[in-house]
Amino acid sequence: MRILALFLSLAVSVAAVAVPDFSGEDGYKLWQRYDVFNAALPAGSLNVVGDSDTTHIIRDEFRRAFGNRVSEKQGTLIVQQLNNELAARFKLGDNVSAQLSDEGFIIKSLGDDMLISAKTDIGLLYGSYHLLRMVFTQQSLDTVNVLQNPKIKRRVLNHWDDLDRHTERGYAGESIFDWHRLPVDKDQRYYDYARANASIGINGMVPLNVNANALILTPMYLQKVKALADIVRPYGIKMYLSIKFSSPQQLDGLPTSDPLDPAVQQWWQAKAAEIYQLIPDFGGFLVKANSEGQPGPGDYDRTHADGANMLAKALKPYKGVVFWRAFVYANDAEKERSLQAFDEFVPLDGEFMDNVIVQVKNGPIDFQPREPFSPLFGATPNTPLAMELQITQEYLGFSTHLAYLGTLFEEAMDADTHAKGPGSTVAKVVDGSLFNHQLTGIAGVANTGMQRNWTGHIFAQSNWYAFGRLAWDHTLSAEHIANEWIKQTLTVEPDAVAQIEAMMMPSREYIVEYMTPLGLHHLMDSGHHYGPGPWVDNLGRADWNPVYYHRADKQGIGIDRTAAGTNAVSQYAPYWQERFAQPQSTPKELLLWFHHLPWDYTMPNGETLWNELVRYYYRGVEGVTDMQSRWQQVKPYIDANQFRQVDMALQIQMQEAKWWRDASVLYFQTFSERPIPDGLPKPEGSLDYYQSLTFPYAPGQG
Ligand code: GCV
Repeated sequence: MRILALFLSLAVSVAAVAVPDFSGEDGYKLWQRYDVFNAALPAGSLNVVGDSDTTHIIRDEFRRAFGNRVSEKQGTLIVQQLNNELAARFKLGDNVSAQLSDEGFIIKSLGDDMLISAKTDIGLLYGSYHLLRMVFTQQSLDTVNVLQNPKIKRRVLNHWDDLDRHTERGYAGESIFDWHRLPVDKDQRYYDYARANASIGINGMVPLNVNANALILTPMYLQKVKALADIVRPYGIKMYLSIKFSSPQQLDGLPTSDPLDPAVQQWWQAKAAEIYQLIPDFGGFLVKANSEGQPGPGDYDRTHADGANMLAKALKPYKGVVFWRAFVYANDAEKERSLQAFDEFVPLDGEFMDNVIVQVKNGPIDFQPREPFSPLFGATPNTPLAMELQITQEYLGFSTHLAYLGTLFEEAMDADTHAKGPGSTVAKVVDGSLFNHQLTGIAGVANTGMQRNWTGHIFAQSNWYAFGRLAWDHTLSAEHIANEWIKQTLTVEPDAVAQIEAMMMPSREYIVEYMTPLGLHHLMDSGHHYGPGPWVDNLGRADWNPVYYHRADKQGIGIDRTAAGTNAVSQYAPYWQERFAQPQSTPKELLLWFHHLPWDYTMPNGETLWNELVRYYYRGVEGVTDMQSRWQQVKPYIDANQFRQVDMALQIQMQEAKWWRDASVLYFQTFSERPIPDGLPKPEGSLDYYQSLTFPYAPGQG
């Protein structure tokens, strides 16, 4: 008996120390696994016509997806550029060509045959990826008749990666761009990166941080950029570069970088010629100027238009464009920060050359968990605006918090500016339809890094995916996109898909609730933005301090942006001015963005503001509990490796959500002097403890 007992106890302890299960997908293949289930080519054979690099990529992608598996149908899947014979045979109509842009495609079935056609090979590639998506999200292929063009023309990933591979606001390891080993070492990651982007329609990349390094324009680095551009070109991706406005001085010792100086203009023209010699389809420049210490035309008393136009002129002969960022707030420290971009750019409306597009962050401050739309959208009818979204989670818990941002992106796109009456959405500003602009663009700040799963959290992949899908078609719903991503990445088991969707859809709102409910914003700790720091009040500029944004005092909380306060409401169309002027007509989720309200202010549900605020903090944490329990339920349907990664991240998220809640509630309680409402557990630590925490090595610092 004793021997049996010993054996059993050994067995138990062996089980307890068993090696964790790392089997199955580790996340490297993103949404291009093709093995969530085994699908067959939806035809008896494949005929990809053409001999370009892109048509070879198409063949390779079908081979990856289906191996030798074909359907029982006899027909052929033809992938071929449009011609009259195909149009007649597949009954595509006389004007099909006129309906397609250079990137558009059609997919049409006829009997057992199916056609993917387009005007260009890149269109064929997009059509092929679309068909693959239909197969792997299990859509019916009985009668297929699809015609699609992208709604926004330039769909660009902005990497905030430095030449030394540090990634500003990056939480997934080192930069994927190994500048030291380029141009010779063409790592597999570059190809897989290009495939992933092409599969969701991203057609531009900026590999270098907007806090730019002039060295990128030296001949040595341009060779490296060329190597990357050559890799991504057959995938339909154009190379753009962030540039340092002071490059003429830094690289060639010019006495000035004044945009009106002829020698400076000539320098940029020669540099453009040098770049296009190497990269004939180079997309253009991305510029952060006179913002957070970056040089710019303002250094010479010139305007943003002077600076942008000088560069635009240099790029114009080659059809290049300038993305000029509107993220500026440093020039007038007296003016409330949210006002500054509008005040600097609206007076310049109409002064930019026609190959300049002004790139505006979705909100007026800086990628907060929730912001109203930037009032610049709709306010510059004569200037095309690109929207900049942040895919990396600088202010949303880094890569350990599960935050599906499809809902945030959708909210940003669907916001109605009322600039030309109801229906003047931000999406229509960005796609050019509201003010009839042909130059259209959208940028996403990338969340990629060298971690095996690319983004540090399996679910953060869905944000890269959602950015691409919405950039292609902003009418897609966040829910639809989540569903697509789950089926291609995790599982097609219907109950599990539903559970995971129920985790993703409210996940961003949970973060708003446990970090910055009711319109609060910018309460993250200094510099690294990791964890709560609502008490921070000692930074160099007033508008870097969280206290600047919440303005809590014994009377109440929130920043007054009405006419009685900073008057930021005046920058919006009259429709919104009226609504934002009064707390009663301000959407609840933006209440404290626009108003400073007493702690006992009565909320629509009859609760006091204090009680409601605290309840939100607690609700956010309950949301994480809900996600944890749903994730346990789907375990049988998820690869062990993916399951484990998300399970551990959710544990971290739970600790940090409680930390956010407890630190924030305890801090605001020092002003409100009111109790935590009945029935809610007391905070776990003390305010002193939370205030004593420091994180000198938090990742991704600027
Ligand atoms: C690249 C915020 C971020 C910075 C970033 C800046 C920008 O301030 O914290 O890291 O710099 O935005 O968008 O330029």
